[in-house]
Amino acid sequence: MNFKCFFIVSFFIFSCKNNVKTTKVSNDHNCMPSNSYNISNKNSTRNLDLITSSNTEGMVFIKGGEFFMGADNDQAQEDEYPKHKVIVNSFWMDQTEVTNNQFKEFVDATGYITTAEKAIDWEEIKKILPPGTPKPNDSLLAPASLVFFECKTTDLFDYTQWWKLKKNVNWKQPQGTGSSVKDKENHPVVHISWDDAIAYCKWSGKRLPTEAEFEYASRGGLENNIYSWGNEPAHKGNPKANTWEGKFPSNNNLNDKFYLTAPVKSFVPNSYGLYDLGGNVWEWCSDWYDSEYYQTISAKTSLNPQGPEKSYDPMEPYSPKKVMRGGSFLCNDSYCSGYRNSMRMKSTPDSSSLHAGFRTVVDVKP
Ligand SMILES: [Ca+2]
Ligand SMILES: [Ca+2]
Repeated sequence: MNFKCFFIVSFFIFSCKNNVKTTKVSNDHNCMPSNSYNISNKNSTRNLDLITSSNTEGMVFIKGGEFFMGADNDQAQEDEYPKHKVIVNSFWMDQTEVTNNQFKEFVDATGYITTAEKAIDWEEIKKILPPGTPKPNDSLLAPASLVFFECKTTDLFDYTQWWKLKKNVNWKQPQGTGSSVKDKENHPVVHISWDDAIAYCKWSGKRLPTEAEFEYASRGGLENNIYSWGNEPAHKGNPKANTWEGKFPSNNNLNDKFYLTAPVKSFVPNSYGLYDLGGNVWEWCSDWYDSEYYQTISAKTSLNPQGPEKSYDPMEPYSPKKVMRGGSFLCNDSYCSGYRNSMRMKSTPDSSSLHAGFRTVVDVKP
């Protein structure tokens, strides 16, 4: 394990082992490791004010309606059950993931510095460590983000084999020093934390989709289908999305032509005209993640669900997480099939990685 990850995880376990909720771990999927120290819900108050930007260029109008949210097939994880009835209002959604070009506009206009570009604040993390813990070497607190490294392994439970925290990795240099986004202006921006996505939303006058809005949009009006394109398996027929083809985490046969991110709009959109909802990069949603949330709202039809008040992930109960949706270029049926309509992923709001991005939505003016 990368030493910095080991450092972080070790201290988390040490500081939290006496406080862990003892619920059975029923939700054993996690291809989105967290590279954060977050232990408290820093913003559990939801802002339900309408976001009605007049700038809907590059967005698609999604007419609201009723749908069944949750598990479609036997690949579904426990947190996708029970399937339940949801109504969402109409909204506008970006046709594509936010691109490097779009994110650069925001950074140029505001001078915003992303989470991955900032050193870890020792004064903050020491609050969650045992009293007297010595300050580690500054090199362990340096700016960094999670990068994927292909490896041959049969142990798919230990993601530290293919995820490494690497210094000087951020949206401008996704693979670290010497890399850049030159000629990738139209690729989705990556190494974006939820906090970064929220900052972009505030600047653009838009917001992140709720988890329900994302799934409703992904289904594109098809009832109980597995994927945003229908029911044909991801790796049969023509490539339908940018995924990992072969046996993850090695031997990508590149049938879809892309090893990492693809330019947005490289694949056929779904029936709502939305691109890359399945695959390419995972996309942040506004909701906190709770593995048991669906159980709490399934008794009756849920109108515009905003997610739980608090996060709870039985895999890492000390670590509040936000929902991510849609899967990435690393997803494969042999691992997490993240490109399924109902698949749920989660990570802490200050985590960033090579396959994490976002898209925005706005409400329809009343
Ligand atoms: Ca691919
Ligand atoms: Ca996507």
